[in-house]
Amino acid sequence: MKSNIGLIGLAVMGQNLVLNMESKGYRVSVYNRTKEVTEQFLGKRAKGKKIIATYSLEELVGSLEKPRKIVLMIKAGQPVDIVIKDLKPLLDKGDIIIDGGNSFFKDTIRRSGQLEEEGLFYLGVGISGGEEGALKGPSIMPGGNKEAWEQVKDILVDISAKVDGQIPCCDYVGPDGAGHYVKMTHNGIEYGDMQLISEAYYLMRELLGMSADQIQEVFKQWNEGELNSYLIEITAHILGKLDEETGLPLVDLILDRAGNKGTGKWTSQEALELGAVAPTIVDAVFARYLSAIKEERVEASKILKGPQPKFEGTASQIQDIIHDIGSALYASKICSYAQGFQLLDQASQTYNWNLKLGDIALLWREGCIIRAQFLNKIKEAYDRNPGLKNLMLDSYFKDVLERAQDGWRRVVSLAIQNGIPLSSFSSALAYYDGYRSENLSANMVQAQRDYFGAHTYQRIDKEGVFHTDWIDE
Ligand code: NBP
Repeated sequence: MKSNIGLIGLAVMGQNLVLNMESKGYRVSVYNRTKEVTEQFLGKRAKGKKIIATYSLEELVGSLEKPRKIVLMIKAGQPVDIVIKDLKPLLDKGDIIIDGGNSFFKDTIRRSGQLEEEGLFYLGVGISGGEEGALKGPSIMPGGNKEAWEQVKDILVDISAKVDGQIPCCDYVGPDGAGHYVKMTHNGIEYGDMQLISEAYYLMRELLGMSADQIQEVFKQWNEGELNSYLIEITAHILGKLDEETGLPLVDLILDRAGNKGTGKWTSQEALELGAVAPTIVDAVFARYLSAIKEERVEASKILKGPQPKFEGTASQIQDIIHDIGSALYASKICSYAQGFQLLDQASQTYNWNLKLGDIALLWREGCIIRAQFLNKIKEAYDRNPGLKNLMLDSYFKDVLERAQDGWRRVVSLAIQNGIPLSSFSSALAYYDGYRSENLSANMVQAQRDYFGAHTYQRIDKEGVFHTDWIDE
């Protein structure tokens, strides 16, 4: 009996996806480069299930019904090209390779173009939700050939997360690299969310001197309101976790050096490439880089002096500031999402993808790391106005930003006065102020460019392009 689908790469994501597919009634063949991994999987987690072990690509391909559907769940980059090269001669026209890893979207465009020339299909499918999502239902962002999508649609929809237990977080996104692009942007937004939440926590700790359990209560309350989201929820859990050895809050014992796997960097590079304005997302990446130079910061802290964070106020004043921090967090989050969706909009035009921005928001409501009720608001905004240029211009978001901004400004000012780095809160506020400014300082920049490089400028009082000989003889 042939299997419905095959999967290559039995690390955490691959194993869990296989178990998920099997639990939905599919027969799955698996292959992993290192055979011991396959043996272990079959001996333990896959024992007694409709999961077929194969120990060569030939065996894998031979075990599948046609057209063959093979998911790659391996390390992104060169390994994907290596496996495609080995797999290609074994496949027949119409077979489908589904790249479920975090491949760079330009690689996906290249690979799908090359494979389609040879009669094979290549789908670039963004999968989010980590190991738990892979097992219980991830958010899935499929891109590539529409005809091939129709053939794998049932399986992908079946294994995806469901909103209210029924609406799947999986729908076709667009051609070639669109699925991986949307996943990349999801990760960029995730970087922004995580940094903003961390800044809110840090302000309560450093400025207000609150303990982890006091901050936990605030996050729990936030999770009951408009900030409700997976990341706020796990932050509350993190704050309540005590170290088994010392009994202290574990988060206070964790070194302040954040790692990254590069998808935030890709999003930032893309924003620069397309001329999209995404400072809060880019700042979140820089904040990780700054955190990474711990030793240098320790040295600098002994040389560069600034104010010591200090707040002396009544309990009710502290409550007011906590309220302001919540407002600042929500407003900054809106700015960060506005940037992510503008990037998607620009990518859609640049690469001719015809992305449906509101529908993309719906894909992220369950299963992925940025899942939140808030994403419904984004869908509603695009339903109200499909040509919306920026989320901040939608009536709901505009009202929230207006209501939040006094508190937001107080929080950023307090942080600056107290020497607390709130890079993403303040860059989001500068983005808001910049975007709503009819006039910016760029007239001076243009004058300088014309002065030293004869780059010319336009005028506000008449049409045309001008150059001035700035130096009076
Ligand atoms: P890894 O990204 O750690 O990749 C490990 C897998 O790749 C192993 O099965 C390994 O086989 C295989 N592999 C490598 Br490395 N080089 C290979 C080659 N040349 N030929 C064949 N196989 C090769 O696994 P992961 O964390 O499960 O992630 C899989 C994909 O999903 C990645 O693209 C990742 O970015 C993406 N992703 C991960 C997460 C997450 O939370 N971890 C979430 C969403 C997406 P071996 O056993 O022989 O070394």
